[in-house]
Amino acid sequence: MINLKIPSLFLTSITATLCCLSVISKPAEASTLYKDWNYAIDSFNDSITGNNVGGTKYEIYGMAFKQTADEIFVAINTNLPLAGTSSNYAADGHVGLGDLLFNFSGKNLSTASASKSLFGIRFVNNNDSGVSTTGIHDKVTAKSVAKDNGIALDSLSEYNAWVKQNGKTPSIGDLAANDPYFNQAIHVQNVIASGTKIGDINLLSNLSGLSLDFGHFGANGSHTIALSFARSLLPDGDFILSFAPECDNDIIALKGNLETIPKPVPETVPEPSSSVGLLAFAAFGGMLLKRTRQKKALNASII
Ligand SMILES: [Ca+2]
Ligand SMILES: [Ca+2]
Ligand SMILES: [Ca+2]
Repeated sequence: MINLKIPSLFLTSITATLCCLSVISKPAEASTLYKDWNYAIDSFNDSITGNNVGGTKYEIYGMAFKQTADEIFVAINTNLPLAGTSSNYAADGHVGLGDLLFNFSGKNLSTASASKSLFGIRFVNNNDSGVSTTGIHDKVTAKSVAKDNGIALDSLSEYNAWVKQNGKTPSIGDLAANDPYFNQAIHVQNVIASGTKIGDINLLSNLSGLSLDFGHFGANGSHTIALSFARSLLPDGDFILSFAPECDNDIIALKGNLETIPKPVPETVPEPSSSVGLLAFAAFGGMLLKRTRQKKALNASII
């Protein structure tokens, strides 16, 4: 009996050690912070076109998010340019970039869409978005335009299976390919269906000075698209941001958080009016002192 207990204690100790090691080495589930940007890195080989899987013109490598006291920045690293691409599979001969969909509701995408709880950003004017102009929109419902833009498969689960069948690894950025955030039985909603515009966005042509570095994660898609908008247009809280081209031939999502960052308080300096007053007072004091001395000198000379 005693001989049996010792190995059992020994095993318990080893198991505990292994558990601790596995906790320590477990990769972070949320996004990765690097130089003030929150990065979601996607599989580099889960885009599809025709019979090709991985590294295609639709490949998305990563998405990044940053906030300051006044602004929000979003960037996407992908092989697809801002203008989109021509495609014989698309009904209109063109596959554009989808819209950005922000979900602060804590519900899955379909539920949040049904209750008009999404925020959406249309940032290109040549896609099949349901809103007429670019900008950020509130009370958004979302829809998928994947079928019209040429995807031959019938659902997200079929897309995931096709990528795996070709020996590649599907993922949705910070989420697993089969995460219940997206309904696996349909194509991912990738554009705004309806919404109310609440503000404009700026497409950024000069990315230097943003400290944006997708290359740090080996994300080297041929295009980095970045935009900014006013911080005040989105609420505080945890959110999921999702994006895909019109054809849903690759999908990415980023888990993030927004909080109110206090604006820097300027250093207190004396008001100009009080500075002038002090100077005038000092000058007046000086004159009085001078006159008193002159008067004393005069009195002395009379005496
Ligand atoms: Ca990808
Ligand atoms: Ca199209
Ligand atoms: Ca993906």
